[in-house]
Amino acid sequence: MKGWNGAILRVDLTEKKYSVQKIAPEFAAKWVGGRGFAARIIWEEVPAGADPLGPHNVLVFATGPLTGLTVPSSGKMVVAAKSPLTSGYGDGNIGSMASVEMRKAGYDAIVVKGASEKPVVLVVEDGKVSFEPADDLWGLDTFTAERRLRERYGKTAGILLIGQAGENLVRYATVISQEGRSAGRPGMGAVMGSKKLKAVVVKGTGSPEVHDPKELARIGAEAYRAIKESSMYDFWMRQGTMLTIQWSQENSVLPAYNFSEGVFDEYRGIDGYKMEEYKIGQRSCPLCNMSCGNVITDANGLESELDYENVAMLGSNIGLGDLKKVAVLNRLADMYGIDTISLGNSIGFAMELSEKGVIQEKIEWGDFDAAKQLLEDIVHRRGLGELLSLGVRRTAEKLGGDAPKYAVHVKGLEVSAYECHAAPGMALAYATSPIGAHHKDAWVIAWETKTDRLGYGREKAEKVVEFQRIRGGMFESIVACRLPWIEIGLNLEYYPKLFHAATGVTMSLEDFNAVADRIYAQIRAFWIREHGGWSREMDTPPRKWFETKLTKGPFKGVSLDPGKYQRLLDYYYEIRGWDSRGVPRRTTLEKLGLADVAEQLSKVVKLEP
Ligand code: PTT
Ligand code: SF4
Repeated sequence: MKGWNGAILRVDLTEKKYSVQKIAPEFAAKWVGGRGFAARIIWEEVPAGADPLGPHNVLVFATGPLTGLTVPSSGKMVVAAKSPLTSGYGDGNIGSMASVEMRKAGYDAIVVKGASEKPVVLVVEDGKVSFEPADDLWGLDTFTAERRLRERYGKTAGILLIGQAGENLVRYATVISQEGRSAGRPGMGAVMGSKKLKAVVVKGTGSPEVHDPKELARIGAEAYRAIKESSMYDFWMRQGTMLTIQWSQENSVLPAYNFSEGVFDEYRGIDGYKMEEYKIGQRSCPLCNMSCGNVITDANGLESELDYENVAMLGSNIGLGDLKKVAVLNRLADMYGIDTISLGNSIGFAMELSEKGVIQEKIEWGDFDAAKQLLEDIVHRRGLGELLSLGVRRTAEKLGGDAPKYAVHVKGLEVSAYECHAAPGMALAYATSPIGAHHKDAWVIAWETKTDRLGYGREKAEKVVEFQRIRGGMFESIVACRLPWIEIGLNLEYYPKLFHAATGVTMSLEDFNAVADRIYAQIRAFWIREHGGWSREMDTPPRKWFETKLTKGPFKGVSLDPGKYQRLLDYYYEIRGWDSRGVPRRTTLEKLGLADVAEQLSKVVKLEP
């Protein structure tokens, strides 16, 4: 097999044992890598109904056949498990030297089962695997712990680790790398914490064998060049994802005041131009020539690496219009290893509950000190923070009364930074994302702003599926960053070409669509199994977008229409070959080569033909 290493490292933390499993070429061809591998492994190996924070959950770190090769932005990997936030499939995508080193060490994925009794670091150095005590690291933030690990294992070691949020099992704790890369919004850091796995260190000396090295180098160089020559390149290098703040404001999708409004009066205080005033550096994932990690000094004079989502959720969404203060919260989130999106959503939720008198605590919009205190309390799970550490859905359920009206989530995952009162297509994208409300699979909002913005036509469902196939399917399985394509305009056709040069396997974009559909059906089957059935409510956007109206901006007075949304969802199910409950039809599963999944799923729900 070329392109893939053809090997998965299997680790059992209970027994402190490991083994290497060969990957069958048919498996690689069917699932490609990354999310494809993870979805299948989690379906097969996590026992139905397993506690996500128990030893039977399986944590998968999976690269793809393009990861670590000298091709644009290929320093990425998928981190996946059953989510403690949603109880469904969860994953995230991280840029880290660990992705590159894993491939150099000879593996395509590392699969971790069991749980250690004591804190441990998993150290992988080519074929050598060891379990090192981590008592001295437990309790440390990710920045400090990573620096200590670098002293031990060298500057170039690939390191993935958790901070106190993961250790304390905060349900939206993430996995961190390189002091500013974060992955696994649906609580992958908590899964690591439940296994007492403080860190994974990977070092390798080899390199994956590829089908046609010359061709790969040629197309890779051409693609790097095309990125640099793009007309979008210079501005991207100035602002990166931070350019989205102004764009979101102009299009009334910038989340403000817990997703009550799509515009924020003080947006100038947190936008990309403000960031440029404070900028002191730029960081990047490995193998990338369009670095988007913009670093500024925060209000305490410390470095903080900013992205659009972080700033919108910890800024406008909580009514805070001071970038230096937002940067303090952002830095703390990375140090503690907690998702900025769910965090900003939870803080905004608490502020709204306070305003509406649902809770007694006084937490005012834009109150930086109160937000910082709440962040600390969430990470350390005390007071109101204990409740909020469970995520907004569980908090609302526990509080009861009016609280669920203000909880902005889908399937238990907090919505990321696009306000959708006036964006039905993007709302559908959130509602049908395979991990809960995340924009990564289908960022249709840019397209939607240029089309029938408030319409509910079939073309919106088609666009959501088209994007889910490309972003959630191809990019998550070949495992490369999607930003060269979506932000800079790199031609998609580069990817099948690079894939062929790496693996020798010919696959068109159409063929990748089929893989994407298989991955989506597999993930949907997992959700259905774990929830003992399915209902359309699970694929419905937060009620706030239906029940309240925008009070300012160009779409003042607008909200989502429940009846029309249901029609949009019908289109979506129809395109996917799922029935009116959102369950894949037997014929759909069989066509995708998932007859075995159909067999197992039919024990949980009646499958329509
Ligand atoms: C991603 C989500 C995002 S999406 C952002 S900012 W973005 C937030 N970043 C966080 C952070 O930082 N620290 C923190 N403590 N929590 C954070 N939560 C949020 O997590 C990220 C980039 C970005 S920046 C995006 S869009 C793209 N995402 C990609 C993806 O999903 N797949 C892919 N093939 N390529 C992608 N390229 C881009 O990567 P999650 P990263 Mg991230 C600090 O993990 O769980 O998927 O959530 O990985 O290395 O930080 O790069 O405006
Ligand atoms: Fe990483 Fe940004 Fe480069 Fe993508 S564009 S690989 S997220 S630095």
